[in-house]
Amino acid sequence: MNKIYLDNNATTMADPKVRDEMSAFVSQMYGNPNSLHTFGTEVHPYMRLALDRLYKGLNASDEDDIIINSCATEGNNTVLKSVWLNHIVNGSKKRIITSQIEHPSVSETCQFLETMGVEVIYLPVNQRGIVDPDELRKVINPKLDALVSVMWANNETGLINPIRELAQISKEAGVPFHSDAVQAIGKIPVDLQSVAVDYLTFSAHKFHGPKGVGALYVRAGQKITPLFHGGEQMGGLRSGTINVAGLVGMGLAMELATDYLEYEDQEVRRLRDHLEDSLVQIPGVMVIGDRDIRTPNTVFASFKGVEGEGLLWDLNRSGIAASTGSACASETLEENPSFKAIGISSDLAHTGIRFSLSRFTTKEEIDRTVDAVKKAVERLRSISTTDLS
Ligand code: C6P
Repeated sequence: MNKIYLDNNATTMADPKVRDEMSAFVSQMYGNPNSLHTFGTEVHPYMRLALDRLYKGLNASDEDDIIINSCATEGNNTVLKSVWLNHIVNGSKKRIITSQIEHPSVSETCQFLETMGVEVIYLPVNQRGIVDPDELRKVINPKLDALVSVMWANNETGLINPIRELAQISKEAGVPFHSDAVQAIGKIPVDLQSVAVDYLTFSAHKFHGPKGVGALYVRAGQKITPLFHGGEQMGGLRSGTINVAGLVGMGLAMELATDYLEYEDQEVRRLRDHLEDSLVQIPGVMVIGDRDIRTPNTVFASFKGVEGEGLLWDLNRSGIAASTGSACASETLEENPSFKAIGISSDLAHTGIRFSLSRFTTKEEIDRTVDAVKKAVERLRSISTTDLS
């Protein structure tokens, strides 16, 4: 039985072309790019090509910086802690504005900064589950605010925030704007010439690149203080030997992700809608968030009277991988803060499954998944006492 992978918001399979492109940098061209001999210098053109592909994929200006790092968690920590050091510890600002639905790499960093005396404002979401620009307008204050940080798209629901508008409000107020774009890149267009984002963070493994490499985009004129010191790599902004194979892989993955955006918007969306339409035929099934404001690959469905985890294990036995939410919170029993913000009760959240597709997902896989879900739900309901009426 072929396994079916529908957990692409947790991580993706590296595209075989990416894997092939990387292999030479693991076994033949393995020099340290900072070395002066040929082993070191021969990798420079490939690193340049990879960086060019990142700039092109994001439509970033040559004046801007793209700092290669290990992942989005590192990037998010770097932005928040750097802004704190520059504008709060060594400046006159006092607050950071974020939202109630951020990934823990932002929300837990904000909680840490609160313990250091920073005031953090957590913007609520509206009835559609996204941040309402009016909520930002109401609170933003250039005298107090060091940063606004709002994720581009949510990892659990796929809901897309109005980033263009939020960034514009911040720009007009003179407050730097950061967006965690982990779940946006490769799914929807991310164009940094048309959206006034100052800092952008992402991980290659979410768009069919390798794990262990990511990047932090910094718009020209914005400052960054490094988290890591100890070397001249990345202009001293991120010390540590550069993951050359990872960078080369991320560059190609970005190029492919951009090339496939239309496919994602049409074909992946078509399969996701087919899955969703089939799931809602099952009595007691509800989908979180309107389709038109969700990433085309994601559906979070709740199954009344069924424990999400039970369903997950039944599906796993059928060779199907999905998730109950964010992979990094899969072991916590605490109430999910983003679901709470959207107004999803813990009962509903505990009966939910996130299915996240990719450009490698096929119609046959979706049909098999629908059959397996129907069987599993029937089985789990037959052993539960919940009234479905
Ligand atoms: N979300 C999920 O199952 P790293 O682990 O650093 O590559 O990415 C962290 C991260 C940051 N922001 C967002 C919006 C994310 O979705 C993630 C990773 C995975 O939803 C694993 S927790």
